[in-house]
Amino acid sequence: MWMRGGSSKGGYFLKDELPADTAARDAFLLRVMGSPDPRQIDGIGGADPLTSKVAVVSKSTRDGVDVDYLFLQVFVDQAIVTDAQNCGNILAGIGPFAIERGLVAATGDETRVAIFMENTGQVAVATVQTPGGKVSYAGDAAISGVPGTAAPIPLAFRDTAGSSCGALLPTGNGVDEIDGIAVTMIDNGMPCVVIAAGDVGITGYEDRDTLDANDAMKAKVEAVRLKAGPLMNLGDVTDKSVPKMMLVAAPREGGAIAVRSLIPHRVHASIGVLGAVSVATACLIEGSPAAAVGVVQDGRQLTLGVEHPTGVTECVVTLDDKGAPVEAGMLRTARKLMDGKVFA
Ligand code: NQM
Repeated sequence: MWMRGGSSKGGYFLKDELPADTAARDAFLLRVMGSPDPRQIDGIGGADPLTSKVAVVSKSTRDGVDVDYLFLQVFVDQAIVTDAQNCGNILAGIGPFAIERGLVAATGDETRVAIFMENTGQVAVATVQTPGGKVSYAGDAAISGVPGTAAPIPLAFRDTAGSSCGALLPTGNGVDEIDGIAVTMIDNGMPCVVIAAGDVGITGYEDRDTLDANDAMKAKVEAVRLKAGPLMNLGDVTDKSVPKMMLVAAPREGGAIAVRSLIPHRVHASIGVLGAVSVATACLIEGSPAAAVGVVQDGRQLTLGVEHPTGVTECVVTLDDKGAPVEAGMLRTARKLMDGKVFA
């Protein structure tokens, strides 16, 4: 099934319909998407990392979990398929897909789907609108980065701290220095390096195309990323799509922080779900470049607006009594676009 999940788009597959051997599976998915090729002309990928994504879904045997979800990023212009990152946007389509494929039975007007995210080993719960026992995609919910409205799919995450890096702050520090630049290396669901936009020569309010054309900035950021990878327990990240690089500035639209994110070689059109949760969390870390410009209210349940090139994404972060993040939530939508056979 070809679906929009949040502000991304990708192919949703049942695990047992893909080759069991990883190398054969990856070769198949490269053919399906048309990679490597900057235009993906010989495949169904959209020539953008945000539309060259795959979800592999199966019924779960884990206690309290409905389905297992493995996310795969298919690089556009390199022959790489990586499971080294999760994706909270593609996650938004997993509940509807699982119900449509009969892996989960609808339970009334709303159906809760517990999803084990294989990339990071955590569970997310999605609530899908299922009036009359059928998935409804139509509704009034709007999310930035997607025109129009659709049925709401709230996502709830627990225990995302250290999802890939082993700890919220993998170096043990709220701030470190790489190449003379102050950075916060943080993982609250997505490994991210947070940098003040001004430290790489931008304002942090530019649009996607302007930043994508800024080769000098990108080279500087990539040099930091390659050094951050091993420090974040991610090893050599040359061929990985993490960590994401978050260039932050003071908010201008009433949110908590303004961000331009590199994912990691192209600028995101909006912001990733878990990327947003991670950079919002950095606003709470003393000494972080995000805390220096972020605007955060007091309390244990914080609604943090992350301003990005096409709007504001709000995430809700819940803290324990020591101020550590324990839960996060975000509203997403999804849409079934096409269901059929794809040829490789
Ligand atoms: O951070 C893009 C997206 C993502 C990932 C990326 C995502 C997340 O917008 O959870 O959703 O950072 O590569 O789909």
